[in-house]
Amino acid sequence: LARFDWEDPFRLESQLSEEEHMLRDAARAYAQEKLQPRVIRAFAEEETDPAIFREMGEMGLLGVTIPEEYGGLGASYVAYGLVAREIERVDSGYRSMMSVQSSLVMYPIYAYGSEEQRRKYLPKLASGEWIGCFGLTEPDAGSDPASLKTVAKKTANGYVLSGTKMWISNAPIADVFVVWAKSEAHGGKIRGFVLEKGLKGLSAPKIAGKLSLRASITGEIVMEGVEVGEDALLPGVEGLKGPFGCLNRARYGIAWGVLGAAEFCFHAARSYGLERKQFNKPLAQTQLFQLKLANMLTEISLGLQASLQVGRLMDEANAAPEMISVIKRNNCGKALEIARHARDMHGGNGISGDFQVIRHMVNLETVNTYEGTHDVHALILGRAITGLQAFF
Ligand code: TGC
Ligand code: FAD
Repeated sequence: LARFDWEDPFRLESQLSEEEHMLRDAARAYAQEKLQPRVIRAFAEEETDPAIFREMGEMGLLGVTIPEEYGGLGASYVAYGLVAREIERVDSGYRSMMSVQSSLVMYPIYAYGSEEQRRKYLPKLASGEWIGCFGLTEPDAGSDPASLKTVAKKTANGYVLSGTKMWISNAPIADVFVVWAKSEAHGGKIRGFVLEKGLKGLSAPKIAGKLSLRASITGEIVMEGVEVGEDALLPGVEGLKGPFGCLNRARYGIAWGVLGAAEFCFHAARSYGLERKQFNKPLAQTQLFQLKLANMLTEISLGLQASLQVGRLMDEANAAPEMISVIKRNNCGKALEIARHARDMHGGNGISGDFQVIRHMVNLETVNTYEGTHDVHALILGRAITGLQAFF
């Protein structure tokens, strides 16, 4: 009989290239040795250590898919997914820091930027010397980014930007701000701009007191008549497909990442159940406990196979956005459910920060919401299935 490995049910390991293995192993070593020891405190104290960007940069974990000539690794989307899974095995907030930098800041500068913009920003973002953020969401435009109000008015030498962005990862510590605004000079179409810290009228106050993703700093971006030159405009894209092109990549990374968090919770629940005895036997020897573990293993292994397939299609430039909606939505929903069960299976210990499952659980509430909520992705799929859009 073929052997069954509960830690790798469908032999994902055998489906990865040597380069993917190496990068995954490097990311796992960094995450376990450098991130895991500081996360409990960082979450409790709501502290984000900016040095993490430089550490990740040194390890080559920023801009994994960006070509080497701009400081990236030129590696596959599967490799990027594997990195996200290892970082999020420790904390969704750390993965958030990494994926915003890679998919939402480096990617648009690479894909839509001028050669000067690429050379100016990408190497420093890849090394982690500069920290980036991505401003799409506004106080009155979340699921419906087409209704954003930030405006860019044309001046003789460039543009003046005014507006407020809300819930922006990395913003308070960012050096580089990719923001999306309606440009009057382009018929009110959405355009991307790259702003730099220190510009007059630009500020990024922290949103304090989050009860989720506390190790990742979040802020507003306030633009009060920020003057920039023509060179701040991303020349290569117009309309919502600009930010969505970035979101496709970040959502894909999230689909892998949340399974890392889910695996942590699954493994923790299994270990706890094997050690903890009630009614004179290990909890893991009860049918209800085993049912929950079997469900966890099933959802994680199915989710990983689906993510791998979408990743391979992305590497062939042949992945449809709806495929990404399937895996972002389902993997987030399943990971959240797994974390909630793992929390329950730890009994009272499950609410302690030391056991870590509740931290994953509350983090995953955010991940289920950002980059398109669980229900918004259902509507994207509903539109693909029926041909009828139900958003408005
Ligand atoms: P719709 O009419 O569907 O499309 C407008 C234009 O965009 C194009 N498009 C896409 N292009 C590429 N990839 C995609 N996935 C695309 N989806 C749409 C589309 O072809 C069209 O192009 P054109 O040339 O014809 O104009 O737009 P809509 O306004 O009806 O959209 C509705 C909806 C719900 C699908 C969309 O707005 C949506 O996805 N909402 C969710 C918003 C969201 O995900 N926000 C994320 C903010 S960033 C974030 O959360 C970062 S957290 C990061 C972290 O910390 O890790
Ligand atoms: P809303 O759009 O107001 O949704 C509220 C509820 O209504 C949800 O359940 C939603 O599913 C539902 N809903 C909305 N529309 C419909 C509809 N048509 N039919 C049925 N139900 C509907 N954004 C960025 O731009 N950059 C970032 O870096 C970033 N980082 C974030 C970090 C954190 C910690 C958080 C919490 C958010 C972040 N976001 C970021 C914003 C995030 O993308 C939005 O919160 C998300 O898109 C949802 O928008 P909203 O919060 O305005 O909720």
